[in-house]
Amino acid sequence: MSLPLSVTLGRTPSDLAYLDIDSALCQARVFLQGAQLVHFQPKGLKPLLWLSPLEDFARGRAIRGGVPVCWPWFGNNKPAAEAPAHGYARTSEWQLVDVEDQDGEIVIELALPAGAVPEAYWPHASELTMVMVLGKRARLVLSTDNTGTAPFTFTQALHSYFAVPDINQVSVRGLAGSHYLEFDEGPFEQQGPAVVRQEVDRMYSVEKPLQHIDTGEGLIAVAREGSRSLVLWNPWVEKAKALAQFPDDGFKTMVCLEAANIQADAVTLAPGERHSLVTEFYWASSQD
Ligand code: TA6
Repeated sequence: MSLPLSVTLGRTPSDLAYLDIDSALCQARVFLQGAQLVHFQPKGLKPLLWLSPLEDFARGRAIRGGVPVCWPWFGNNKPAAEAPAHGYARTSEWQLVDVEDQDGEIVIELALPAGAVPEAYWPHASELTMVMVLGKRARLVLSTDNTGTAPFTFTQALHSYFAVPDINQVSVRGLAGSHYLEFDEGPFEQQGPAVVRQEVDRMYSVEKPLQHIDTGEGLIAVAREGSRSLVLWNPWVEKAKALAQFPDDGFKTMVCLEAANIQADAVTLAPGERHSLVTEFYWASSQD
């Protein structure tokens, strides 16, 4: 496959392949494992995504940071105790289908190989593709196709880790009035902006398709399509110590805001149907 001039193929010492984008509009890095965007920096602006400094890119282990793909289930909403949290998409090697420069935006299409999820856990005929459009904004479109003859149900998330200078300065706008579940309790109503001053692991049911992370130094706009759930997560002190590839103080400089469909928002696809989950993020001006 020929690559646009602004795109190069690289490999880690652990032999994981990635695409590096250095265009007039942005710099970015996309791993074929997990179809995972791990770095995105619009030209002249700060990086938007957080990537663990402890990440050493072991094959078959989820990369800690960027935008992990959780599919065909989210968290521990899984078919068997021994099945991995967040499914198989983020630990599988995806096929690179196409890379194009479309008016300066780099468009990357990847596909999850058939059989990536063991049939015992996923006895369905399906296809999963990711299309990324990387320019001044990052737009990720995760599409599930039912290619079989029976309906199936799945949960999913684009588990975005955003970089912030200081979690104590962070607030998330656009959630006021929505309801959330947390630690199997609730629903609770969100009053005003959401802040993080302890471990937060909230599943919001929110129709509003645009939220803003006020980092204290800028506004990160996070837009969603095809998403009825939104997850806000920060492990805080104790859980940060227990997480793999996560520095003890990593909670201070990241926050996850995840376009999702989980729990009651699980998606059921009829034969021949397609569902797309979209997250789009960018540095917003205060007028946005
Ligand atoms: O999205 C929040 C969450 O489900 C948390 O409960 C925590 O488990 C986090 O995902 C990270 O999961 P991971 O398997 O990547 O360590």
